[in-house]
Amino acid sequence: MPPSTSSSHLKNIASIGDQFAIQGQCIAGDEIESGHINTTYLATYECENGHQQRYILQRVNELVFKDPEGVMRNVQCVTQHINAKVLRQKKDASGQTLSLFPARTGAAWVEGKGGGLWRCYNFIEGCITYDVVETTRQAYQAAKAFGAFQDLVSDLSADLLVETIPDFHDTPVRYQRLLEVIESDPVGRAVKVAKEISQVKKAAPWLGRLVELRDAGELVERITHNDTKVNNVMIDAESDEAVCVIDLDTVMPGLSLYDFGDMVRSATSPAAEDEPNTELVEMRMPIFEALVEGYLEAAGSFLSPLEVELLPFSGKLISLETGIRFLTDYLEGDLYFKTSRPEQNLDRCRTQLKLVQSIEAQEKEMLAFVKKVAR
Ligand code: ADP
Ligand code: GN1
Ligand code: MG
Repeated sequence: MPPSTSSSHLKNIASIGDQFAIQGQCIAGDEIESGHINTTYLATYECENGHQQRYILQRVNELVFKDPEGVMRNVQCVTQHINAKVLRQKKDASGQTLSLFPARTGAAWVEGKGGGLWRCYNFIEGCITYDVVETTRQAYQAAKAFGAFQDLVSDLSADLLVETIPDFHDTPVRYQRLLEVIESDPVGRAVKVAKEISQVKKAAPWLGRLVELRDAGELVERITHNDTKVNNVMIDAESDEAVCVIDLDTVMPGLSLYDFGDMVRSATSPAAEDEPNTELVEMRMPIFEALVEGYLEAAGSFLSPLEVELLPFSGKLISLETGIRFLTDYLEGDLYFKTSRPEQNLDRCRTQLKLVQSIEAQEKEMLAFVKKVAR
């Protein structure tokens, strides 16, 4: 039976949704499966006059976010900042932006019956999120939207935001954690991944490059999104135009290059992130070029020459880092990323490592393209 027709399921969704300051009666609730972290429902409410309105109800993952209230305060701060700016710039707020609906108590979130912290967002209508990018236009639009997002939050004071996950994009810290887990091997899986471990170890000489440049003061930290996976931007289903950046839980100080790198990681491969056949994974040059053009269009004015030069490298680095994270989670027994089948985290790790190889093989051409357009 589809979830929206089961009455006990609907009651559970309504028991959360009804605590928010929204009107009508909950008539449908379906889980959205695409994110790896939070629990997300699309809830439909109907008013007495028959008008239907859709909302996102989302439970913040407390295993991942140790300070969920801090996450909520960040999200409140970022959405308010963006909405106020969009309103000022456009004079009206007719475009869709992400907003939190307050609870009936006035708080920004509610607590679930069995614990857990839930929030309610407006549902961004008429849009699709792509797990795999199909066209250069989608890539261009997504990159432009993430660049514009960085611009929008560039004047937000870092003091207002908590670091929701410490060392989130500190690749050497991620690598150390992997080495520890290989050593302790809590669920006995290390023996199966000797090849993957050896590929990661070969990257040791360069995996600290961005944090070293940051520590040397050569790369500045800004407020960044930090989770610029392509399915975190809502794209208009008809025009393929990017409408709104979502998933704001990791907005905090970071390097612009983490954001661009994650776009390359998540958008350039034609294969699913968990594709078991790594032969299908490759870095598609036309998609990379569209990402560069879209990102530079929105962010080119504030990027330094060094940041621009490191755009291709950032794709390789974040692909490696994400491979390390999937491998660590696999070795820990799949505790962090949501999985729907055994070995999924291992398959995810393998696609990332294949992407690293594909980027490495094309890095020179990627850099030549960046230099050509950034001139
Ligand atoms: P996670 O942290 O688990 O990735 P997200 O906030 O990215 O959670 O939400 C998961 C998915 O739910 C998104 O990829 C998107 O498809 C959908 N989604 C989230 N928020 C909205 C929204 N406001 N409007 C429409 N769809 C949304
Ligand atoms: C997670 O939440 P989601 O699915 O958009 C993860 C990202 C990873 C990504 C890999 C908070 O993103 O860092 O790059 O999975 N988010 C968090 O697909 O860890
Ligand atoms: Mg997401």
